[in-house]
Amino acid sequence: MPEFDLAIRGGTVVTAADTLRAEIGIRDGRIVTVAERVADAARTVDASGLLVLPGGIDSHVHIAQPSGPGIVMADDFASATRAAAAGGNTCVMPFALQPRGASLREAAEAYRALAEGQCHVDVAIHLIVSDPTEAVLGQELPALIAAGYTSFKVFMTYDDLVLNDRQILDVFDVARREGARVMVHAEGYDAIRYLSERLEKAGETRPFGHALSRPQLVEREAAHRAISHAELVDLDIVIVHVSGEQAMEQIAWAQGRGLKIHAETCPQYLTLTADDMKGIGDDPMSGAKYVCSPPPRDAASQAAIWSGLQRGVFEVVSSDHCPFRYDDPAGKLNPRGKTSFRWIPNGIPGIETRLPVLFSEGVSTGRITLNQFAALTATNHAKLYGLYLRKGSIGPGFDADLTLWDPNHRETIRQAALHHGADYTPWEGFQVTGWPVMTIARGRVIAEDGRVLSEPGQGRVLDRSLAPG
Ligand code: DUC
Ligand code: ZN
Ligand code: ZN
Repeated sequence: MPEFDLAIRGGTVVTAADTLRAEIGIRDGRIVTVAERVADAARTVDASGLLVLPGGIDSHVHIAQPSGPGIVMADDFASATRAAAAGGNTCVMPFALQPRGASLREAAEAYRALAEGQCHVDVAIHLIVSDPTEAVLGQELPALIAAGYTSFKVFMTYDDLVLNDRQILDVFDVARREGARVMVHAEGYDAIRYLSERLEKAGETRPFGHALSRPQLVEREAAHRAISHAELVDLDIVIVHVSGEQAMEQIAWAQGRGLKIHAETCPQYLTLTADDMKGIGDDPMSGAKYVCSPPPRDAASQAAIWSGLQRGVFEVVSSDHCPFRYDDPAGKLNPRGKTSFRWIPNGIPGIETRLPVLFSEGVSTGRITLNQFAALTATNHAKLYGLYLRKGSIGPGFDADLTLWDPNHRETIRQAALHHGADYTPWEGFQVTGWPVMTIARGRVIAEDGRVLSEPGQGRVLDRSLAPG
């Protein structure tokens, strides 16, 4: 009887700390040994010439999330996690959204039921708190945190999600007391409304108006306010999807003062710009394909965000996968969306392209190291959100979640080859060097050379313990 179910031999193992030639022995879905040589296995994967990376963890994705009247998100759990697997990911973290006026607990339970039995990769669910009533703050939220929903997001904008400053302070206070991780969408509600109304009055309704309605200072001001509230309450927070140099400067300033402000950015803020929202050729509506919040900025911001990645201002790169179909009355080209940027659903697909885009633009160009790549795409996600020592690295005891990566493989990203439910990718035609060739989740090969081999239900819905520190 072989000692291991699976052995990975011949590859270069990369973690956030080390790069080494080693073999990996896997049994019962977990890594047992990482050593120069490992014993016999029922199956051997030859990883010669390949990197063996921790399976990607994407701690910020939106799947089957209610998105307003008449609008339907393009992915359910099966399609989003299928795309995640093909893109080298083994765990994703979507959001259970509390509709205003509704119970947070019921929203979490209903969302979990949607995921159970459908997923190709493991899923851990964050909450979105949109209505911090006394019952939510006093009972529901503490009980959910104790039950394993240990992180939640709050919004500083959007009519149906925005919390005012007092509500943010109250929610932060519960998080500090209960030890939960809070993610903040930092954009100022009133400034966006003010600008949007002015733009519409001036006849600027094209998708590009979205960028004009949310300039960098809107993000900068909200980031500073969130940081101040966190300092007041003595809470560590994560500022998510940081797009602009100015917001990043606020975060770096806070970190320099010793505040534990964590930050996330996304491939769109490294590779796209506001000009993309002007559309392709003479079709301004096609700019809707790039409408997301915060909006992509300019080349100077891209350079600043790269420097923030290099300097450690950012701990995680997530996709913020938030997919809507383009040519669809329930998606980007919904009837109201054609009348104004305000009604174009916010978000772009990216769950399958996050790793190749970051690897190519980051590692292949020499901007970040392989070890930084592992930290930014897996290890730090696990550490921030209470999955560490189970997920996020390669070592004895970790789940056998691995991505075999060909650093020399050149590929052109094409919608036709992707697995998500959207009908386009913002990275159509984008050329990358470096590609995931095999995804292994808890010791089973779930994707190989662009083919997804797993069945829905192989991925589990995880409960978490509270994140250390
Ligand atoms: N925030 C997100 O995190 N995703 C999509 C839209 C948004 O506003
Ligand atoms: Zn957001
Ligand atoms: Zn998001």
